Amino acid sequence: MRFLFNLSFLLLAPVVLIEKFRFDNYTLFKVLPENERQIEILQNLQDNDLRFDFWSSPGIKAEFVNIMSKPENKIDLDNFLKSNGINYEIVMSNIQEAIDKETVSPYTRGRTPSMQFDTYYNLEGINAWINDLVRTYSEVTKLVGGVSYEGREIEGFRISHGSGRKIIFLEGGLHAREWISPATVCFIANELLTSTNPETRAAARDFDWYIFPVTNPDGYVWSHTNFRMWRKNRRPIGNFFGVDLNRNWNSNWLVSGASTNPATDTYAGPGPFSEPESRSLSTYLRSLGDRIDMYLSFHSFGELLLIPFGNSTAPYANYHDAINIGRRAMGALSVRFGTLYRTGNIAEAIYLATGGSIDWVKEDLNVPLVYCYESRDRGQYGFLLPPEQILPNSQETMDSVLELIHQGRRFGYLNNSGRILSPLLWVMIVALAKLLWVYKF
Ligand code: 0X9
Ligand code: ZN
Repeated sequence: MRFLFNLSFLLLAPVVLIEKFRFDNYTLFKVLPENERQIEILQNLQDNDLRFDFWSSPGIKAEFVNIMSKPENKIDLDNFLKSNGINYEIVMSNIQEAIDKETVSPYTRGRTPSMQFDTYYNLEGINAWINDLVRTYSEVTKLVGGVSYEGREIEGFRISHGSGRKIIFLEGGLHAREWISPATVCFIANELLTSTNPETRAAARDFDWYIFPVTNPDGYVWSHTNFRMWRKNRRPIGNFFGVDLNRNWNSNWLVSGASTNPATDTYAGPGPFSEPESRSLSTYLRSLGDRIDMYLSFHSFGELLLIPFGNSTAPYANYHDAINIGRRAMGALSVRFGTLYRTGNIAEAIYLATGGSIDWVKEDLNVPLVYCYESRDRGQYGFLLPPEQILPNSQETMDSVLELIHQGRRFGYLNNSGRILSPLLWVMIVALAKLLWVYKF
């Protein structure tokens, strides 16, 4: 009998485990610190009171900080902010409502890829779409960029119109809850494959595009099935779960803006590259050698374009070029809907944060142009960007990616894609033709 009871518990357990966490009456605060003292107070709160989920960190340059509170702690946060004279707005009083408004569509497999770009998809949907792309377009090849703790492949694909081209690498979904990131990356890929705009066609033809919409697959799945606000990967660490995959790369690991406490969202892991996702993806990136000309990492939110490094505001080798190219691209981004991104080095634009992917890509692989997008919005919905903003966000981002290429070329980057081999090839063909003519074969 006792045995049977234990067995029935086991049968019920999976049902209990996959029950989705609800955020009924959770509140989102948008806090507007006015001076360094207030920022310090908020930093202390973030470090010492784990009751609150900071959706963004109070950095020296942060214009606002979003904090999510459980219903039972709302009064405490209200009082804390008021007593410290810190201004804030309540932007959502029932976070579950915003979650319910996010549409997650089932993906319908078929002879032609059928992803819609005004809705979100889960990992299964995105990977099914990738398979449809591979079957439909001869220029698309499936790629595996690494593996996750739970044994999933980091699936991606290459769009290539010939050999010898330089690479533009798109990294999406390193942070699980930032759903707009995979959605935007998929949109960009779709444009490269289907658009008739000559500039887009040229961009698609001139580069090898390596595209990975979801680089943290376990976390992404968890954010869909169990806990919408999940950020890290899903490796168990003692009594806790997950390492922040944007603090785990071997570049100034644990130097700033990262935590040694596995209970926190910025836990950097027990060591640099301790996580299968960051370790395998970095090995994969290294295997591409010096072919990567531009690396774009997609996060949300805040409407920022960030460049390395996260520990220092000191300008590195091509810092000024990177900023200039970035600013112009953000000009192009603003044209369609008036969305104004700020461009800056991570440390100067937001907060100190080391161990991130773009710092490693810049420092270790020496990739000339490296950017991190922090997509829409500015803390109204944060990670819960409503479906009606998915397409506009993706379109304006695509506008800016084309401008990054255009301006990058004007500044002397991204110029030899697919063009190193062709002149050489022509010289060889002409030489061969002459030989054939001389010897009258
Ligand atoms: O803190 C982060 O990892 C990023 N912001 S987010 O809100 N999406 O979590 C900023 C990343 C900046 N890049 C690096 N630190 N390399
Ligand atoms: Zn992020």
